[in-house]
Amino acid sequence: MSTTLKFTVLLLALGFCRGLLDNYIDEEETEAPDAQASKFGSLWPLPQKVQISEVSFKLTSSSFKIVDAKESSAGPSCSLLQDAYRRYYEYMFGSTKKLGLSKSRRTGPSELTELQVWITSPDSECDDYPSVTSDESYELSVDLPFAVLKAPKVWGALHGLETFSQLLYEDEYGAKSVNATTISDFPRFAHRGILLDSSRHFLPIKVILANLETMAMNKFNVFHWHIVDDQSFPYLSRTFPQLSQQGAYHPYTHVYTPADVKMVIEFARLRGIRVIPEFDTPGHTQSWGKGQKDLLTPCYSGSKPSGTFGPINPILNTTYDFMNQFFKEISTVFPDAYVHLGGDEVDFTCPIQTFSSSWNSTGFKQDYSKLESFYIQRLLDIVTTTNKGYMIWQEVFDNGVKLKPDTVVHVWIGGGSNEEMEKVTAAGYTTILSAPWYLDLISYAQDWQKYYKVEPLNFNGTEEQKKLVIGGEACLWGEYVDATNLTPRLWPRASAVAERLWSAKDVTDINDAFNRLSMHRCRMVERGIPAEPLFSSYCPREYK
Ligand code: CP6
Repeated sequence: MSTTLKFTVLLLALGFCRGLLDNYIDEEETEAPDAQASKFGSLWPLPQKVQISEVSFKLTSSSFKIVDAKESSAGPSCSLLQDAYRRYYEYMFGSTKKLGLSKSRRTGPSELTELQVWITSPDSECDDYPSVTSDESYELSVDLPFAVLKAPKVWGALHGLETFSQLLYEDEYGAKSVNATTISDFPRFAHRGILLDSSRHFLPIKVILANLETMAMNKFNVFHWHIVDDQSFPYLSRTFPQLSQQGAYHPYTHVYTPADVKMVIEFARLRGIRVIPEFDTPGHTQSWGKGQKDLLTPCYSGSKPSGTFGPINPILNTTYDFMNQFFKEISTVFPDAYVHLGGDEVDFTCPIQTFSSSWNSTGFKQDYSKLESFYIQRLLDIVTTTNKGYMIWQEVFDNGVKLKPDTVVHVWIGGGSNEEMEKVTAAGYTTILSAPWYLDLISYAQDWQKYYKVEPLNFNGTEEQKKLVIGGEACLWGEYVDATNLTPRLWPRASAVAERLWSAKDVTDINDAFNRLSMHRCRMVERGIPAEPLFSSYCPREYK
């Protein structure tokens, strides 16, 4: 075939494919313009109040320092802040401080040489864990002779450092610059989470840490760790090591040891992120059954066990002894005040032994859903004795289980989620929203816009009810996700959720969002995070 002919065939084929693809694009797709400059630069998520002036200053790696303000209640002994200073210095200037130059070099007239970090409350909370009530606010003033970052607690300071680093840009000669700026910032919602699933595929620790790092860049503050499920049990329990020995994909390489878990929790804490583990029961527990005899309900075929198993067996007392010991351990391993107890999608297709006296003695006989509620009620009571609060998926609320007043109901079912939010808050429970933010459901479109346009308080209810919405979570379920594709599938799509949960309600300009998010995505790429593109474009410094 001649070259021209080959080329013609190729063009025809492309045209044909294009036609095919058009048929698959069901969403209305906004024709995205090239990224333009936003008056808010590349800030993401957009702070509550921002004033950027025209006046600009230069920064150089050799003279610029991040230091504790003299009045700060956190000093050199606060390693959380010292670590953060190092981290952000490296993000702003690259990894090597050019030593030696700093002494001889004189600073120019409009050079910014210092960012002072001032923790204003007497208790900085430097050595604490973040919680749902943590103060995350901060105020940033970029001006001469030095920039000041004021925050009541270290949590706000961490966010302020990220914001400061986002204000830096390169002028036309490549010199690091920042404009005189005042920012006053705080989150709209207290709970801003990402769900990762380490059961369908094992996620190496370094992938989890990279995503915690990216969460901090987006001001997310909850890592919801859906750590075990039907497919595998990678959590290495000190009390019941056979759970992962039998239930993990591999007993040594595909497990999270106590040291691994500690590392994840501390890495998250240093970034103001809570780690909430989910141990989902009574459904989604096939892997638990491998290492723990009699924990699951045996299914029957006529009068004989069929060899398959249903949910956690709610009939046996040994079940509750097990749960008691297991959640005692969990309450000590995970410091957060909450655990997620799941309770979703309980499968009732397992035929049970109908004539068994032990079943009849419960009085439930064949009423599976009553049995489910009976189980959950006892589990909630067990977990309450460990002094933890709990989160549960919406089904537990729907089934009429009696919940502690501080329970967080997690709304995930797509159809009717506004009605569900209305019901849950009318009953007086706090709630978080995930239904519109299932990032595992992918499509050929700019689906970040769909996530961005969600308004979590768009349900019928009083002001009191709306206050009970404490935030939301973007979920990345793991059936089709492992270390190879997790990060680009999550970022920057989750960033859309980040801004919805952090910024003011009226921050809804989709074009401005596109412009800032394009730059934010390139910044993630520059920081070594393989975040996927929003649309046809390029980054000044591409992924290497
Ligand atoms: N695993 C568990 C899942 C899902 C849920 N729980 C799920 C359901 C529907 C979709 C995606 C994920 N994979 N344990 C529901 C909370 Cl579309």
